[in-house]
Amino acid sequence: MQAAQDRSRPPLRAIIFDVDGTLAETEETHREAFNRTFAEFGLSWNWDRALYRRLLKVSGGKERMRAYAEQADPDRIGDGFDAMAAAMHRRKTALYTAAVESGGVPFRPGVARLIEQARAAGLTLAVATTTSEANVIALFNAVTGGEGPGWFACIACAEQAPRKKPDPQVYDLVLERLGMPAESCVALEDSTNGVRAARAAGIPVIVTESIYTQGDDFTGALAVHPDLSSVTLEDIRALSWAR
Ligand code: XBP
Ligand code: MG
Repeated sequence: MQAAQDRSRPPLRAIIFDVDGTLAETEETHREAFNRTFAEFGLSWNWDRALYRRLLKVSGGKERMRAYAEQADPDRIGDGFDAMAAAMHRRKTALYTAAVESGGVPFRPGVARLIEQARAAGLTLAVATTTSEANVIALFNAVTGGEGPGWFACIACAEQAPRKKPDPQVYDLVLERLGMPAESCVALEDSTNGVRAARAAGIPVIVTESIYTQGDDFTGALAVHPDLSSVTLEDIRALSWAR
């Protein structure tokens, strides 16, 4: 893929990875952790795949539980709900990180190779995710033996950016920490919320559809791929220059 290089555009300096659905297909493990937590808390809530796909339109586990309660169990929304949701989210995160660290959630096709290519080319790597920090570390521990976080100049999670995608806060924070203009970066995302957040921060974005986002609206993305297995660093450079 050789696109004419628009020399007026800054060269590619950084790739910013989303986590859930982009680095790895993690949402089934999230969904199972949510359901186990609901059972432990004595709730009859059970999120099947079809329902979870709809609920994923809401970024953030705590926000997702509130959105579900408002539509399906409104009597629970009262003074103590946020405290209960926070307690459930802590338990869910513990169940999720244990499941991820036990193995079985690999990087998606092409992710490890692209990270290696980017590092070899001297590009800066970053993470911009809605998920909790512990979840990101658990994934890197399981897949890279703990070496992964050291590859990234910045890992921005829900704790550092509480306004969740499609709000651009997490991407704005990454740009601020990298000290780079948005146009010299490319974001890799799997969801409509992620595309909208990256674009709102002015960052070009490439999509790899995930099991829960296939066929969604990715308006604003430079390209949409089933995964990264056939996407090289040169493809990303060419796309970012051809805009
Ligand atoms: C996807 C999300 C997260 C996860 C659940 O994040 O929206 O909320 O579904 O993780 P990403 P938490 O930006 O990486 O695609 O329960 O920790 O929120
Ligand atoms: Mg995602």
